[in-house]
Amino acid sequence: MGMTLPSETVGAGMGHEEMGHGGGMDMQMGPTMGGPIEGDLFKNGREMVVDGMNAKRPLPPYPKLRAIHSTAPDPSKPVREIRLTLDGDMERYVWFLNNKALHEDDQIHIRKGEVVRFVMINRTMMYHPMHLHGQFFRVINGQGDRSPLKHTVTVMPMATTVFEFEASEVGDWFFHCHLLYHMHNGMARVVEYESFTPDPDTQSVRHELFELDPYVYGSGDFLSHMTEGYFEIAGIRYSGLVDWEIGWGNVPETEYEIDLLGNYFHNRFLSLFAGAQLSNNEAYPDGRGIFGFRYPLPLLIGVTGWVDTEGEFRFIAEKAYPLTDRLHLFGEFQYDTRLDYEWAAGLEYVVSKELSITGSYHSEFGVGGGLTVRF
Ligand SMILES: [Cu+2]
Repeated sequence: MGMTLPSETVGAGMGHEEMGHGGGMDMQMGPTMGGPIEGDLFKNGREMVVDGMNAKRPLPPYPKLRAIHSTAPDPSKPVREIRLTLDGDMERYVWFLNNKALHEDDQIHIRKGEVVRFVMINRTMMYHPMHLHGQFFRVINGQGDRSPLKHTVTVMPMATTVFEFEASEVGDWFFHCHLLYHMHNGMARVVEYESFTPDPDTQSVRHELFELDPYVYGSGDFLSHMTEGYFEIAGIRYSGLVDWEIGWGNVPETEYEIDLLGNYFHNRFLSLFAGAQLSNNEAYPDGRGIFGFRYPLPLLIGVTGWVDTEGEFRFIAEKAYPLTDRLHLFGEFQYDTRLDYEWAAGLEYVVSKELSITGSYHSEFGVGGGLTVRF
């Protein structure tokens, strides 16, 4: 059976004697459970160890928990299965269920009298303690009829956890990651019984769930031979960005490129952008409109590609590699159909959250050093 269970996940860290049945919830879930979950990145507990994901942090003892009485739901009740992927973007600090933040999609509808089953697929490297208000659920942990009742269950990195409950508590109930930073930035929903109408006071503040302040951030290198950086104002799906590269080392006249871009974040990996590039480069004397994408390759190699209004294109690959906690090596390679190749590499020593000392070599502007400022 392709379904991954909490018992398998935890079993990987605890030895086989703790794992219970290899197939997990074989006798519990009945025919409605279906086949493997599409897109589940986590196949079995063993892989988590192989991938170095078996964190030293102790895992919760879920397989050992056993209810005193049977918690099995009435088998005659209809089952509603709700599949939720848990995702996030650490850079912009937005957290998703099914690739949407609370502010984009706030409701999960259920009906009184059915068995509601949540299948939570964690695609992040983080632990998400998912908490449901209003009712206890039973965590499917390999204990069969004695699956334990809880109101919060931690979904481990790259693992899938299933819980279910008989829907009996009519109301609007908040369901959220209990890491409150994740909750506040999108990893939450309102579980809403279809027959329930909130009172007017609740209705009147309900829209506030949809608000999330834009996030402003940026970074700039101010070096003896050049400066480059960006400034960005980002919401959940869109951002506005200004970035620059201005160099004066090794060139007769200061050269600049300034991009004004609007970004659309499709998911945590892919973003698309459109905007304009202003420069005093003789290859593009009038500037150009640009349309492109960003996507990280494995090993966190950041790739940017664009086409412009002149029919030319540019490709950029960049990578930062931490040699120690504070000393980072970085490199960038760029190919532009009119400007040809350009590359840069350097070292950055992180002094504080906001400040680094940076030295770099740039193929146009030569060698220099200075400060990197972040906010
Ligand atoms: Cu979380």
